[in-house]
Amino acid sequence: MSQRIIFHIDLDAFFASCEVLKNSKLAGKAVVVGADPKEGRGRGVVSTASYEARKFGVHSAQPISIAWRLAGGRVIFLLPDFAFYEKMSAKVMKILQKYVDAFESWGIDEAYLDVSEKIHNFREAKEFAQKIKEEIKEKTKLTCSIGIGPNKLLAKIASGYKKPDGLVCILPDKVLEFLKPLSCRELIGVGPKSEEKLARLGVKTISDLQKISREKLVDIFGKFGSSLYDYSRGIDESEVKESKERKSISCEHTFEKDTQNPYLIFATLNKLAQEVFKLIRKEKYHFGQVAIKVRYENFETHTRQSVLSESSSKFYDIKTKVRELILPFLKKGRSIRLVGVKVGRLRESKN
Ligand code: TTP
Ligand code: MG
Repeated sequence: MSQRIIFHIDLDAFFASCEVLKNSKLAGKAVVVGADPKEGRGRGVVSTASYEARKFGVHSAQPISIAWRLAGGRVIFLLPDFAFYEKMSAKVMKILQKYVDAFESWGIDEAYLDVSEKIHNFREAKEFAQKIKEEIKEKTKLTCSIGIGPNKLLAKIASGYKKPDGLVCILPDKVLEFLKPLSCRELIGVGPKSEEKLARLGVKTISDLQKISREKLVDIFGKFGSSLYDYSRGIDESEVKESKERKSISCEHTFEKDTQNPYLIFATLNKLAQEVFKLIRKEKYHFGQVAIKVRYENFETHTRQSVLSESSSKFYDIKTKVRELILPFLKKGRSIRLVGVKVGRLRESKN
């Protein structure tokens, strides 16, 4: 196979940067987007923080109460405005799409591009990436970080290497050297649990991981172990898959107090269904799947989904499916901390 050139593009502090676009007075300020902190009593999480706010130790997925403790009074807390973020995401994706040999959007603020047909070497690739950054900046006023590498794994690592506003290229002959000092957490699929298992083997850096045999990794991680062995050497053959649309849209809500009250749970799910529906209608999507998420007070989390016999664009279908799906969870007499609604199998409607 000839040398591939892959880009990974990731917008910087995306939700927070969008808020700055809506209100220029926030530029350069410490901004946290997420649940209402309620002066430290809030129960949701941080969606993201501007780089100025990250200096206080605030980060994505952190309980908002902790963010308040770390930075209350010093940062501006804002509730998310998903419809606006979706709009900005679509603008960026449209810019990226026109450059494609293959384009794969990945979540709301990330995409992979395969530019191998168009670009012939890594020097040209860097110039091209710079051009893309400038066009995104000019058309949306957002900054992004771009990683360039011979595959998706390395492009993704490179885009995260010098955030924000970064542009990093990992050349094929520098791959092993580049990977060695990095934490295994940089590798796709390595979360806190895998990290812990690796730590038990005495493995922290990718250099440590390179010393473990494929057999041993398969023993511990199953099929993923074999991928890990390859990843530690910078090997990843996965293709950039064409995906012109978001695959799902979701919203969730953490209750102020854990609850068993079916009326409150239904009302909240209904509101979330309406929020999701607003986005669907705006983008003129049809959906083929409805799902819910339930988190109990002890953080045990379940998802349930239902595939529609025929794709739909009606609010009624989201609402009735959500009601059906939640019922078994209400019978258990356990308190619920969070609920979420997701619609998936999205496709654009023809008309
Ligand atoms: P990320 O790209 O992970 O984060 P980011 O764009 O805010 O910051 P970075 O500069 O490091 O890329 O996620 C994109 C958006 O997705 C983020 O702005 C908010 C949302 N998000 C959550 O709501 N919860 C999360 O736990 C994470 C990681 C992201
Ligand atoms: Mg981002």
